[in-house]
This record gives sequence, C-alpha cells and structure tokens, in this order.
Amino acid sequence: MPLEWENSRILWLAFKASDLITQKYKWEKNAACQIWGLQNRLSFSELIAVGVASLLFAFLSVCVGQTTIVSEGFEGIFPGSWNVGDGNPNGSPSYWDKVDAAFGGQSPRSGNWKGYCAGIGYAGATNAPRYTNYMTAYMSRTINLSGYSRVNLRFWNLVPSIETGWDYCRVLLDSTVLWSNGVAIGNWTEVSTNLNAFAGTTRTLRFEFVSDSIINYEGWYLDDIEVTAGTAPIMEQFSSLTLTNYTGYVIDADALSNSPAYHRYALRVRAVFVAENFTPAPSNITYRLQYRLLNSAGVAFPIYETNGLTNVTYTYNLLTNANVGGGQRLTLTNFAAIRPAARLNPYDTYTIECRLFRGGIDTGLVCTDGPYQFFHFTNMVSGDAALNILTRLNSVQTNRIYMVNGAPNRSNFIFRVNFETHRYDNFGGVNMVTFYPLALEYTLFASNGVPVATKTNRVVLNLGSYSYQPGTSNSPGAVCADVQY
Ligand SMILES: [Ca+2]
Ligand SMILES: [Ca+2]
Ligand SMILES: [Ca+2]
Repeated sequence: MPLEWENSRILWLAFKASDLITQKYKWEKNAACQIWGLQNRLSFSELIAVGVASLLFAFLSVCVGQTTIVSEGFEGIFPGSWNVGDGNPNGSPSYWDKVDAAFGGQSPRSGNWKGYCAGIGYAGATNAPRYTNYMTAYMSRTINLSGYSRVNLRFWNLVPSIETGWDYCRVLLDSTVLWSNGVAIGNWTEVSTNLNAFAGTTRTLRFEFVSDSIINYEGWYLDDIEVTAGTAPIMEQFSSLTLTNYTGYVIDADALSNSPAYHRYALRVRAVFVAENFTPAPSNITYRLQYRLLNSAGVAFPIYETNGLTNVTYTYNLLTNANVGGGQRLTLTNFAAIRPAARLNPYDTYTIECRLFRGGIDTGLVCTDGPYQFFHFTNMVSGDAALNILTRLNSVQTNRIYMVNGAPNRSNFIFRVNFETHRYDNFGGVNMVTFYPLALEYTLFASNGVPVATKTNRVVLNLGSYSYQPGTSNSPGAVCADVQY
C-alpha cells in the first residue's frame, strides 16, 4: 500500500508493527537506510548481520593466564623444533622418532602418535621393537623462560622393559639432571618437575636414553610433553565459555517441566578453565565463577542468583573446589543456568560474561560468549486467554528514491517490509492455528521533524500461526513475512 506526501527531500518514516515494537526509519536520497532501535542506533547492515555475528563470535573468548612454552604430543611434524641424534658413535645410529599407535603394542597416551627412543634404527619388529646397543639417543630443544618467574615441566612416559642397572632414561636442563629412571614403567605415567629455579633464563631441555654395549629391551616412550610458565604460584586460564542450549528463545514456562529438553527458561552455560600449580606442594582452592548477562551497551541485565533472587549487581555466582597437585594442571568445567529476571528485548543482543575469582580475589580473567538474540516468552499459563505473540520488525526497503507529485505511479513510495512473529500459546494443549490482526503503522516526517500527511498510514494484516511447533520439546510457532505495501 503506497504512502504519498506533498513535498520533501529528506523524509523520516516512523513504523509501528504492533504495541510491542516501535521502530523509526530514516530514509534519504542516495543514502543507506538506517534504523533507530528502541535503545540504540544500529545501522541497517549491522542489524541484518546480527544473526551471522552470533555464529561467528559464539566461540570467541578473552583468555589470559599462564603460557605454554612447549607442547609436544608427537601428532604433528617431528622432530620440528627438536634436535635428535645418537651421541654415541659406536654401533649403528639409533634415536628418537615418532611412531604410530600400533607400534610396540601400546597405544599412545593421547592421539595417534607417541615418541620412541629408537624410532630411528630400532631392532626387532614394529610389534616387538628393541633399542640397540651403544645408544645416547637424545631429543633436545631450546626453551626461553625469560619474562617468567614460575615454570613447570610435565611429560608422560612408558618403559615396557629395560636392562635395569645398565641402561637408563633421563631428562636434563643443560647439564642439570632433572629426572632419571632405570626400571620398567608398565603404564603411561606422568612426571612433573618444577623448574622455577631456571625461570628467567634460556636453557636446553633434553630427553636422553642411554644403552651400554650389550643386552637390549624395548626401552622408553614419551607423549604429551609440556613446559608451562607463569608469574604467580597459582595461575588460571579460560579455555571456553559456551551457551549450550541456544534456540533463539527463552521460555519461562519451561520452568514448569522437569524434562531437560524444556530447560529453555535459563541460559545453560558451560565454562571451562585450567588451574595450574607452580609450586611443588598441592593446593586446595575454592573458585567462584561470577556470571553476568550484558546487553549490547555492556550493561548488566537483571538475572536471578542461584538462590532464585536477584542481587544488586545482577550476578550469578557458583563456587567450585579444586585440589591441584604440586606442578599439576587441572581442567575444570562449570555449568551455570542463568535465568533472566526481566523480558529480553528481541531488538537487543546479549553477551554472557564469566569472571573468575580465586579464594575471593578477582583473577582478572574474563571470558565471554555472544552476542545472541532472543525471543523471550514470559507466559506461564498454557491455556490463558491472551495471544502470546512476539514480533520483530527486521527491515523496511523502498524500491525508488524519488517521487514526482501528481505523476501516475510516481506519486508514492512502495515499502517492502520484513518482519517476523513468534507464538507460544496453549503449549500444554492442542496445537491449532489462530488468526490475529497485526497492524503496520506508518508516519512520514519532513526533515524538520514535522509529520507529513499521507493518504494511508495503517495496514492491518490478518495473520495465522500455530500455537506452537510440536517436537521433542515444543517450540514456538513462527511466521516470517516479507510483504510489500
Ligand atoms: Ca600423542
Ligand atoms: Ca650409537
Ligand atoms: Ca644394555
């Protein structure tokens, strides 16, 4: 349905699609259409891109903490940064290489590959390999520990058999022996060594297997070697923050159901972080994860605390205990159920924030997930008389950028309107189509802000939509319309 007006070069159009939404559009010759939202000014292209953005940034996290200096699981190119060789010129050269899962009969500690002291030049068969005589097989690399005051070395190792008393494994930092072993280790076993004494320097880390002139067995395997560094005795790092039940809806009535498929009344959030102990002694730590829901302006949105009430800072706080052994790194996973305490605005976007506190002290670590958009149904009664419908006006476009007053087919503008409605009604009853009116109201403004009289300013649509969409969990029925008036 066309809109007509008398004269203007810069015009404004106020658009009203229902009592729930009011959007104002500015339209200018040769200029992009822009939308003024309820709270924020958004450019047209930004609003359309919101759905894409939430996918792109869903896994973006802000993470700071300890640093991984070395991470070797033998899954990539080997030797890579390592120097490998046999320091004993006698016998045939035999030294470190990566070997596959089947090699030697024992699976890698992780992935598909592990390191073997005689991967190059081994004796025997791949299913029963043996190291050779006269080996000083090494894999070594430089580690730069400058800028850190705390350093941990961890590695996993396995020694199916060895000539005890004559052949041996050891780990060195330059010429300092950090660890040594001359006996069989039947299962993958982690070794943890504190390297704080070497922090701030650059060193050479060396794994060395030594055999004498006679009698050989299977020898030494390595996997998942890690050198991590930090600046404090205990350090943490966020791995991820993920909204796990995003459907585009928050449905308060789901709180009446015990089924996990109906848990859409809360934002189910998984936070994963690692805690590392850079001391030799175990540490028992209480962490607090403080969650907030931020709108697009970065302002905290009302949410319920774990006790079902709201607090003044709109935070949701969970405590978790961690017993982190000396030199150990622990991965901790925390699950939150964040429930909005007010109706989420379908025109705004929301980001979930998690802040980590250790023993009451803010670690400064923050992780975020978002932005997300939601249609939020607050109706709690299945069979209430009201029509529980949410709408959103997505865009308005015009097909021409000029008008000629009095000329046939040129004295009006035709607007293409894109909107959507979502309905969640009678969700405990029979699913059926109901028709309801949706009014689109237009107002034209001249550049001085004064409304311009038009022949038409209201279009009433008769829309029909299902009360819900049946499924494993019933979903709201939706209508997305792209109509011209
Ligand atoms: Ca591996
Ligand atoms: Ca040799
Ligand atoms: Ca030997």
